[in-house]
Amino acid sequence: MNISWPWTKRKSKIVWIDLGDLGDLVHPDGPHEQWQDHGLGLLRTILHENGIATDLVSTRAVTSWDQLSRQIAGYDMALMNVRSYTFPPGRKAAQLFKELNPHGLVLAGGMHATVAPGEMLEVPEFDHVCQGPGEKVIVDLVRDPASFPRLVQGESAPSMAEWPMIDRTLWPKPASWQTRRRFKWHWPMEPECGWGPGPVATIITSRVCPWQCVFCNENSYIPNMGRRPVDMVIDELNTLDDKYGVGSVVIHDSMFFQNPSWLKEWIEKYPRKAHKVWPYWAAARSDTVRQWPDLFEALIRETRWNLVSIGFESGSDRILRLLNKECTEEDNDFTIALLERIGDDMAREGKEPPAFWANIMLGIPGETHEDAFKTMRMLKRMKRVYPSISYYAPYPGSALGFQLIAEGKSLMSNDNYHRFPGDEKVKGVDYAFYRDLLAGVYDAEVNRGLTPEEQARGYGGLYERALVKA
Ligand code: B12
Ligand code: SF4
Repeated sequence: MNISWPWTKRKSKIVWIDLGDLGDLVHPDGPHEQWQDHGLGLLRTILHENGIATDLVSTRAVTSWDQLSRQIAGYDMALMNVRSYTFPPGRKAAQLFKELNPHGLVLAGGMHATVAPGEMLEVPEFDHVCQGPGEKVIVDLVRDPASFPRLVQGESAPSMAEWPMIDRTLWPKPASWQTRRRFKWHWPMEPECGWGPGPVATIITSRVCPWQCVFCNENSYIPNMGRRPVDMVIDELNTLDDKYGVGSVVIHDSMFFQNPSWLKEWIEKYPRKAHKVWPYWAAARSDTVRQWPDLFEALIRETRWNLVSIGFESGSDRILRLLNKECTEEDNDFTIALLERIGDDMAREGKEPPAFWANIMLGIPGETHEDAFKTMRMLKRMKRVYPSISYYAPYPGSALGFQLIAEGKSLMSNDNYHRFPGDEKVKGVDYAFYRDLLAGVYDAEVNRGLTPEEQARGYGGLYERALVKA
């Protein structure tokens, strides 16, 4: 009898290989590297609903390639979702699969296949590479791969209303009881990460952000599609609550705070129709907060949006312009002051005050020391904040990423698409300066103009710890 992780009998000749660093689910450093892949969940759900069963293995649930070999031998087909940061393990897994199953086929899609199909096609072990969304092609592709060219053009559903509810039992399990206990992981819900009580439900309500920040610009490669209707989002949360219990929610949208009409409907329905007004984490931009402050405040107060992720990125207008962020120092200051005011009011009312999840980038090419001091100063002006700091990374797919790669300045080789926020990623950037900055060596400069209370913030290694693996 053939038994493999996750300790179930093999049911299919097709295996989905979940990707990530070896051991991430065995002895994780933190909660975020254990988060589940919605692309995998969605596509496996669609396959299963169409009568195509798939087994599951994960590079994150083993600690050596040998272990993975034992699990993938004997299959006819392997499927995988390859993002740039999982390209190295994806390529290695494909090579192993073909060594063990020379007549087997490897079908790969995902963000890296979308933005860097050339790199994928250079790997002969990828038999088919799907560029773009897979929901409309996956069934036909798996049923009859020979009828497709090697580079397949994916097709998206016109609206997320067409996406089925993900069957979360198709996601990988924690690989050990220690992990399950340490992270209070109520699988198939997600592990606790300190943002809210478990069990944690991660959901996606919108697929693309319309802005064009040069380090990201998702809308240049993710097709526009309708947002998931408010009623469907609430139904999904209630269904999850009935089945597994929900403690808090993480809305994984790149940009939650868009489409005011959708947000108004959310304010109207979520508090009434959800089993409970679960607190949630979701993302906004400081310019839109400034544009719609009342809507922002209503969401926080009435829907328990208590962790507000903002891509502040920089505290310097010069850098914000260079990034085409379309947000200004003034927008950032406005948003910081507004959340502090709302938070203070709520604290006085005996309610839990909202906090920022502040995304900050350092080491942006062209950044001066004074720009970086302004960024740290901005961070210190935030009263309630979880800093999320990374060194700028030139990912393929983004305008600035492509430019730096073309100029030979990226240190992110395709053997190592660094995903550690503290890794060195661009030639010519003085990383020693940034390490010193985070260690407090330049505090005299950073603290200039700040109140004594603001100056006291950020000690005890807070900023260095913020460079965590996502
Ligand atoms: C949620 C999210 C996260 C979460 C969870 C990640 C996870 N475990 O899945 C968290 C917060 C942890 C995260 C972290 C990071 N993320 Co992230 N994240 C996202 C986000 C917002 C949504 C991903 C998602 O679920 N999408 C919805 C699903 C359905 O789409 P999908 O997975 O792409 O799958 C579709 C297609 O690709 C295709 N497809 C996928 N697989 C297959 C397979 C086959 C066979 C076929 C035919 C098709 C196919 O069909 C699917 C349905 O349409 C995306 C942006 C976005 N809007 O997609 C960024 C994004 C994927 N992240 C990105 C990055 C850079 C990161 C970080 C490295 C950031 C950092 N510097 O720290 C970290 C590292 C993560 C890690 N664990 O190593 C980049 C990736 C860029 C790239 N070139 O690959 C994106 C695109 C954002 C961006 N524009 O920069 N992220
Ligand atoms: S960085 Fe944020 S605001 Fe800018 S394009 Fe990406 S998701 Fe949108």
